[in-house]
Order: sequence, then structure tokens, then C-alpha cells
Amino acid sequence: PLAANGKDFPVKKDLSVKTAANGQSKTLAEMENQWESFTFAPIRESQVSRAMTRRYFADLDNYAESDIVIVGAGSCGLSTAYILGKKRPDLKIAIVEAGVAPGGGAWLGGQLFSAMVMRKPADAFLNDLGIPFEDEGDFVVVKHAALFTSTLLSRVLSLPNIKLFNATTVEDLITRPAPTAADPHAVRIAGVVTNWTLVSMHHDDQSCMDPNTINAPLVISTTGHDGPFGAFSVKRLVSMQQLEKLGGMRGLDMRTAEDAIVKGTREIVRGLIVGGMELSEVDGANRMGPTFGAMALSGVKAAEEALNVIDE
Ligand code: AHZ
Repeated sequence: PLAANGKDFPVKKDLSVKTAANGQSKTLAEMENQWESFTFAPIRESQVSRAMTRRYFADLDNYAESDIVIVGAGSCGLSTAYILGKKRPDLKIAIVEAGVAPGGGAWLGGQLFSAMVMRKPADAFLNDLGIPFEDEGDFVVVKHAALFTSTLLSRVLSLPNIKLFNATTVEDLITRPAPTAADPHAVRIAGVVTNWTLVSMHHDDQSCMDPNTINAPLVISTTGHDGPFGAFSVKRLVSMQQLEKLGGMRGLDMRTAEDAIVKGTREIVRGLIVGGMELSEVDGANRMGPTFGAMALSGVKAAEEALNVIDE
């Protein structure tokens, strides 16, 4: 049975369906020059279907009670997930990403150029991941932004305590009353409301497409600056009257923007940490353009803040 804190839910580890197949594997060398007699191991369509759906629904079931939900799998969200998931294998972490492809804006360096610039000391994050770079003195350059994002993504997805739900949008926040002396209407954030992104995009022309939920005592929102999807959680904090107004992202200033984002990464409302460029909308911080060190280190700080909140 599900314990009140959701932690003792029995997760079936082996989800494979046993068949009579002999399941013999081969090395690539054994296949060399053997293509005339080549054949795949047998399969039935329902096996493929079950292999996918069984795991997906087990994940939905398992992560319906998570320890932490990260909203947005851009450079900041993925950096947060990497540090948290690695440091704390005991925490169950769900990442909800609206796009089919995780990575946010970090597949290119800037203006469709490949190289990714990171100012020191964010090279420490690259060293931790084992990503090669060229040292230009005060900053370093990764030869392709996709090398950063794909390496980070592969590390995150390899962690057994992390599940990425992509093509899934956070449509709302779950709240609970948490009145304080200063604010009797204060709430704490207690999870997220989700839907398939394609469904979220069609609320105007289809009716009655109710969402799903994930309960979690802590949500980390890294949905980027305002745009068609961005700044989601902080805009919602304004409409639910937990923030008076947003500062609004300011123009580009590389000299100040990155420090401000890293230093400002924090719990904005109880149970909600905001990091990356979403934070610029709260604090009225400048944008930094195509330098990504602040996204990695905002992730490191968000993870640190999260552990302080969780272990409080
Ligand atoms: O799809 C979004 C993207 O992958 C996702 N997202 C946004 N709203 C969501 C929602 N539910 C689920 N409601 C959502 N997912 O969040 C991700 C944000 O990634 P990003 O790369 O846009 O943001 P970031 O803060 O990680 O990185 C910002 C990178 C920038 S922007 C910038 C500038 O404009 O000057 N400079 C840098 C380095």
C-alpha cells in the first residue's frame, strides 16, 4: 500500500515479460561479413507496445509522488537534475519538459552558431562532466553546444532516480494554504499539474481535456525567460497573488547578468525554487545572451538550495 509520504510504494523492478525466446546476443565483430544469413531476433507487435506502455505507466504511478519536480529541461534544469540526482540517489526526481526534445536553448551557442561559451569558473562544471573545451583565459569554449547538452542529458538520464517526462507541459501548480503573520493568504507549492503538450496547445479548440498531477514537497522551476512557454511558474505566482508583480527581464549586459542569476537562485515562495532565466523575470535582471556558465552554476545553486529545503 502507498504510505502517507508516498515513499514506500512498491516499485516492480523487473518489468520485462518473460518469453520462450533464447535471447542470444552477438558482438558486432560476429556480425561482420555475415549479412547474407543475418536476421533479427523474433518479435511480436504487442511485445513492443507492452514494453513501452508498461514502463511509462509504472513511471507515472511511481512518480505521482515525487520528492522533487524540475519544470523545464533546459541548460539550467538539466544542470540542477545532474547535481541533485548524483548527490542524492535516495531522492525521486521528476523532470517535466514541454518540448519533445529536452535541452531548451542549449543546442546552439548563439545565432545558430555551434560553439558554446562559458565564463570561468563554470569550467568546473564541464570538468565534472568530462566535457573537453578550449581555454581562452577568462572563458572556455566547448566546440559544439550539442556536445554539452547531449553529455549532460545522457548523465541525467542514466541516473536511476530521475525520470524525464518530455512532451509534457506543466499547466499549473498545486498549492496548499500556508498562512504567515505577514500574509494570511500565503500558500506553499505542493506539486505540479501536467498535461500532454499537444493537449495543452489545444485548450482553446477542444473542451474537457483535464490534466494529471504530480505531488512533491519541492518544485524547481527553470522554464526560461518569458516567451510562448517561458517564465511559466513565476507568471502563475503573480496571477495567484503570491508575487505582486514581475520585475521583467532587462536588456543584455554580460558583465552583470550571469552573477545576478547565480546569486539570485533561491526559494521564491515556499516549496518553489526558481533558477536560470526564469529568475530574470522575477528580479528584473539583465539577460546575458549566449554565455552559458550562469545556467550551469544556477543549476548547482538550485540543487544546493533544494537540499537545504528538503533537509530542513
Ligand atoms: O520547453 C522549455 C525549455 O526546454 C521548458 N518549459 C517552459 N515552460 C514549460 C512548462 N512546462 C514544462 N510550462 C516548460 N516545460 O523549459 C525549458 C527552458 O529552457 P531554456 O533553455 O529556455 O531556459 P534556461 O533558463 O535553462 O536557459 C536559458 C538560456 C539563455 S536565454 C539567454 C538570453 O536570452 O539572453 N541567455 C541564455 C544563456
